[in-house]
Amino acid sequence: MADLDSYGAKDIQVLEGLEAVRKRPGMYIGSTGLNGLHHLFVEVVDNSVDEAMAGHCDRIDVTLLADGGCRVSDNGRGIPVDPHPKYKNKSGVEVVLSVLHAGGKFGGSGYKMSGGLHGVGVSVVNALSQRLVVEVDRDGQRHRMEFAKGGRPQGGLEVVGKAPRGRTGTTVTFWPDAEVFSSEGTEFRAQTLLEKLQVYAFLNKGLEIRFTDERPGRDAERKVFKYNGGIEDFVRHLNASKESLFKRVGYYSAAEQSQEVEVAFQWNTAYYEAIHSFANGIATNEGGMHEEGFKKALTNAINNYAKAKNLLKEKDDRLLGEDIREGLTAILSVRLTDPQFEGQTKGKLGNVSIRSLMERATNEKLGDWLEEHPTEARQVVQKAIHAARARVAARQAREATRRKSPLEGAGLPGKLTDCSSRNARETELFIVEGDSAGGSAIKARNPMYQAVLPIRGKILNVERARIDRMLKNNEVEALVKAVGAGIGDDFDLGKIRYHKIILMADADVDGSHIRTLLLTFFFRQMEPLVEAGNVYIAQPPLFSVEVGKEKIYLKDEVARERFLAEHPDKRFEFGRLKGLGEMDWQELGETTMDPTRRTLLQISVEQAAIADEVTSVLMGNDVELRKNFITSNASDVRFLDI
Ligand code: 0RA
Repeated sequence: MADLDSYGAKDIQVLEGLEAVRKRPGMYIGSTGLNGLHHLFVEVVDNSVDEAMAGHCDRIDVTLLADGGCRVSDNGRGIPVDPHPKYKNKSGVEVVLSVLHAGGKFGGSGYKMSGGLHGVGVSVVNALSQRLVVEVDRDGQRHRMEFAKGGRPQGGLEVVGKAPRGRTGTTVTFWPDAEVFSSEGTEFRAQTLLEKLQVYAFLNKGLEIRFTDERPGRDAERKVFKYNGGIEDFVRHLNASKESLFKRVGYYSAAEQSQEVEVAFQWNTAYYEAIHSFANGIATNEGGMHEEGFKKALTNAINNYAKAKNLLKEKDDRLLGEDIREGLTAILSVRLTDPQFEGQTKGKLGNVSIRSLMERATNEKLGDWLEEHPTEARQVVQKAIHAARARVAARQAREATRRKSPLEGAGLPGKLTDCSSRNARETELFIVEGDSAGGSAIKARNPMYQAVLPIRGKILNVERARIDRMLKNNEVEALVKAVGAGIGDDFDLGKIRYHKIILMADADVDGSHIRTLLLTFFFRQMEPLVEAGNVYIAQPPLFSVEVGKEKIYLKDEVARERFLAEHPDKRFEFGRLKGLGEMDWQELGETTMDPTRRTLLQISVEQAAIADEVTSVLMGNDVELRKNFITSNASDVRFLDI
């Protein structure tokens, strides 16, 4: 502990620093909910990853301890243990752990973060922990220092033994403070941590990251991420669940002064682009200068190649960026000394200099790649030409639907049984699978404000289908007309004819399939509708049981358990309701449509979009995870075949 004589102004500043973090944690970690909690983890791992980036560390071990602690251990140089030049009575370890933003002040790693929530420093973690222990192996010795709640040092840095033969490295173990994270608790979500660790491993070629969950009742199996192919492996992983256009994954990199760019890419046969960009290992979800430079040069390089090889004639229009990027999976990873994170969520890279480097690198090196891989290059150009044709066809198809003006009711589909109210705020559209269930729904509805549209068969898989083909599909056409607000870029939320769009399908496999397809359709083609919370899933009951003369419906397993607790004798008398068709129309009305009795599940776009992104980024072809996602979000249908 600092003795009183040397206890001076600097120590007071240190205390005030950590105090400030505790007063306003949100300023430092964004929130005190689960995101903030996981930010603590990111902050600690970032320091170890920095050591790896600087070339001093090739292994990181993460352990969730049985008692709720989180341990991050690396084999880097170890935090300096000598007295710090500026805080003379404190060791480097103590300074790093208790002075805000002290991480890089030793002139260590050249890639220090700045701005936003990134790189606020491990001292913030200390301030928001109930307890923290740091151990440093350095100079042949093992050092240890402990902090109590809020980052208060418990004694100084002590030598506690020898470092295992020649080992260097840092281990930080922290126990998040339950008082700070009181709203959502201090329990880490293993899946969230694994996803982040996997991305770190992809972005740092050769770095081995291990994860063990020692908490009781969890999956104790150790997970190891290590990718010798770096971002090339990342692209392979993302495309693993898709059909790639060719086997090879392209790669190039370039560096100048204190910045470098790295790109891996491959096309698949699907229609969406998936460009994921990172700056200093941090996801830039809002894009920025690196993406701009890449896109511009990509469009340029492909057009030049296509013209030079006469794949595109002089008279032909240039291929647009969107045509070229259709089906493209790419990872852009850049490193620079002073990254500027801008935008709403600090997810946009603002450094102009990186745009120029990325643009030059892409023009030159992607150009070379195309020359060196003529077979692949030709496939890319052909795909882009197809996409361009489809784009023109889609525009014509959209214009055709617009001319028909579905607005006024004149263009309403024949299968729609509309309601009488014209006040969209109070009306509901039930989209019902199958004609027989449709018939029951029509009988059971309140004709004032409930409309019914039966949908037959399987609508097109919109992930694969193009908009022009999609609009020719009868079911899709009926759906678009009934909703009455257009589609794709032309969709106008202000024109919707019903404020609640309710999907009603069976609880079986086919029902779940059609629900998934419909949700994907809304998510891809009427996103504002989902965003505004206008899409719902009806929840027909899963079980029925007779008590005396009365039939009781139980909506799910929980309700059944609850019922059984009160009626243990009924254990073997349950009917499992498989189909909407198994209920007569009165039952359907009472259990599933009547607003005073039914349960609706509102679909949120956050959930769907984040999950969609996360799924495509991280899950690759992990079928189990994918299935879980489908059941919980139902907005990704890639594994379903039509
Ligand atoms: C400051 C300076 C040096 C390394 C570190 C900090 C460092 C911090 C952490 C946190 C977790 N693991 C870490 N590893 C290293 C450079 C030390 C030197 O120059 O020897």
